[in-house]
Amino acid sequence: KALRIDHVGIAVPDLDAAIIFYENVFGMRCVHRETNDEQGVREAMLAVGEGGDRLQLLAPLRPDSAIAKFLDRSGPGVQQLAYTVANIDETSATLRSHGLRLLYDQPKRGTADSRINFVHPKDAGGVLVELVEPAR
Ligand code: V0V
Repeated sequence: KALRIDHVGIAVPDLDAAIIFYENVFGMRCVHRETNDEQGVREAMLAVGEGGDRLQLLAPLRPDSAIAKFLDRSGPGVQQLAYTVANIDETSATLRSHGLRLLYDQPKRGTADSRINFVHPKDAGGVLVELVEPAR
């Protein structure tokens, strides 16, 4: 089951400009930055207040990446909604038993060495749902 919202992911063309915007306008704090070559993204995690809520800014690393494709089609905006799960293998099995397609057969590496997978947006009401099992 989903334990909490892990983060909301927003596709942006310019990561540095977006960090400055969210810090200056909404008072968020950039707490982590990372390049994920496999996912084709440069990303930043922003803390919203002190309660653990997080916004993830995602900028494309390559023109053929998922984020580049999203920006081409839809422009900047909300690209994904991520839930924290305790055990991504169990959650994936449950979702598959409900007939949902997961994008990867096995979880891949996400932010800060988490394990991640995605539910196809067509199987989740038009929302790209990410599952995140945090690193121990
Ligand atoms: C595409 N569609 C979306 C969507 N992307 N709908 C909602 N939200 C999105 N983000 C729609 C699209 O408009 C099409 O609808 C339909 O899905 C199928 O599109 P497609 O052309 O077949 O597929 P693509 O090539 O657009 O790819 C979509 C998927 C791709 C979701 C398969 O983006 C993907 O593999 N995403 C997972 C990886 C990812 O997003 N990585 C970047 C974040 P119509 O037109 O048919 O109605 S990395 C990350 O989050 C990390 C590292 C982390 O959190 O730790």
